[in-house]
Amino acid sequence: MDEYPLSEKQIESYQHDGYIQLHDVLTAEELRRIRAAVDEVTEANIQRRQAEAGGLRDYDRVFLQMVNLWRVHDTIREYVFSPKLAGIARRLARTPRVRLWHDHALVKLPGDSKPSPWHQDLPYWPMNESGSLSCWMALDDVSVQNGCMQFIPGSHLWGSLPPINLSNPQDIFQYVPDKEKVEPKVMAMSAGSCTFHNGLTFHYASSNQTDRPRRAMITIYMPEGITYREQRHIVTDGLGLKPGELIARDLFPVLSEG
Ligand SMILES: O=C(O)CCC(=O)C(=O)O
Repeated sequence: MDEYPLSEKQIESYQHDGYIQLHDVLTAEELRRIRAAVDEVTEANIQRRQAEAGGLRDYDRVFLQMVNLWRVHDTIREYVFSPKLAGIARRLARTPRVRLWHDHALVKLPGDSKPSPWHQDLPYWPMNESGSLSCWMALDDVSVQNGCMQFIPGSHLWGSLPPINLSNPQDIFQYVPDKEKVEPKVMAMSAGSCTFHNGLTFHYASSNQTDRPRRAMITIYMPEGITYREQRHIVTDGLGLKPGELIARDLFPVLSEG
């Protein structure tokens, strides 16, 4: 299946709510391949952290984060360049072209697992414009027991708020005037299903209370016209981007055009 079917109603719902859940996006074979690749890099990462720092940091209890794996693993590169996923992002964002911002695997390890606190993504990203969106692919069946995502519908329309410290979080709802009315939507789903969310949408994931890792593979897409805002970020530090310059070099390839 090269083009995942997406109705105008679904696109409108994404635009209205700031997120969407899509079922059975990966085939069984695609899921098997990306799981094996993420397991491989996770194992190597844990070994490296043990050797370099003697164990995991507080942040790793929220999730073990491994960024831009497309540059180090062929199977992950194939996954990130998948026209099926990038085509969904392009149609949801109603943009002629999407580029890669970055990928990352987020693994919640079992034992002393912490929730991913309520936050928006855009405040961490060095971008002037909003509209970038993440595909959060479940590599395991996910529920509140092992850390599925939750979203606040419509929160992408509330502007960009100060970034939250993920390992020592502030309460993002302090910025929301009608916070009693806010109702999170819980995204339990089976492996191979995914959510897409706008970089401004409030989201959260519960801790992993099971005895197995919760594995997710995330690809972040930029719509046409995203420009650089000077701010430290692991992906852009040292690239010499000028404020206002389009984020459009080889590190940020076009993944879908139409
Ligand atoms: O997977 C998680 O625990 C959180 C994911 C997240 O914050 C994101 O994809 O932006």
